[in-house]
Amino acid sequence: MWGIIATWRMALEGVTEAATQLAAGSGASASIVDAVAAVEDFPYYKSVGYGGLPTENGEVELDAAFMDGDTLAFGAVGNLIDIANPVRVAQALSRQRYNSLLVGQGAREWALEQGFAEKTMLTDRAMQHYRKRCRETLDKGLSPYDGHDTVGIIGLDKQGSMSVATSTSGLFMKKRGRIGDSPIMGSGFYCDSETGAATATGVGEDLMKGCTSYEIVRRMAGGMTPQQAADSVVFELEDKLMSRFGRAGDLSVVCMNRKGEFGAATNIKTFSFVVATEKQPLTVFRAERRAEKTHYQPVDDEWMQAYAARIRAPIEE
Ligand code: SD4
Repeated sequence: MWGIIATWRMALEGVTEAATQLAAGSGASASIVDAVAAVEDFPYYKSVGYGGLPTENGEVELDAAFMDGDTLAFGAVGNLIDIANPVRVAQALSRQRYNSLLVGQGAREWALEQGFAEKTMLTDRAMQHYRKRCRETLDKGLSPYDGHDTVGIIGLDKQGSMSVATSTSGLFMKKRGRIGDSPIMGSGFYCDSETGAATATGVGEDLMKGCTSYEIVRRMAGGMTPQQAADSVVFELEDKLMSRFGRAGDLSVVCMNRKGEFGAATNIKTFSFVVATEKQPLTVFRAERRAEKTHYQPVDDEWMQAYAARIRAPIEE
């Protein structure tokens, strides 16, 4: 059995390629890291990699992670500035015995030492978004924290190995130095080839309060299906946050177990994800919450066209 599942429609192109590789017998780690790197490289995805939205200071600080479910080795970077593919730096760190999580200047120096390419990650388009948001925030009192989307991809290969990787520019207009859940093991991602893997997207500050990805994997290990684990973790966390913290941000997850069965859960109106397994042809699903359950269905052509138009639409400044 092989399988791959990813957060958001933006992963489709990378997942398409990775699914072909996995079906042909490639290893999970290389396949998913390439898929995440494809999302990082695409300039129109404004929440990941090149073209990602900047901090409130106007700098692009990127977070990424990789975890190998066979060895539990992980690597992660936070607030990485102007290095082409943060996910590849994270994967390289996972091969080190120490220094698994590096941030800021230290992460950048290490990446450069290892020969990773420098690249100016701030694009004109991202700057246009930034200027527009600065103005809107002043004019209309909008929350600067709307707007995000992390790519998280889980892979299962024919040898039974699993891995997971994430990459994000984090929340738009975040403070310099802010790190969300995406590079934090157990919250933004977790993977154990003996059980399965999970990855999260949404408001990192809230996802971290539930150690969300680890908790999903733990529940799968306890016998839950991936869908039961995903729904129960997301909705219990939301209820807990509402009653104890007074509010709950966006929480969305995908997961897969070692048999290639998958699950997705969300507390928002539309959360898209992409999945392909030996049994499930490559599909983009649109998930929505109904009561304490997540329902999903394949998106239609109209949805795909609207998406394509939206991501390329001119930004009215
Ligand atoms: C963060 N979880 O930095 C990320 C942002 C995100 O969908 O996933 N947005 O908090």
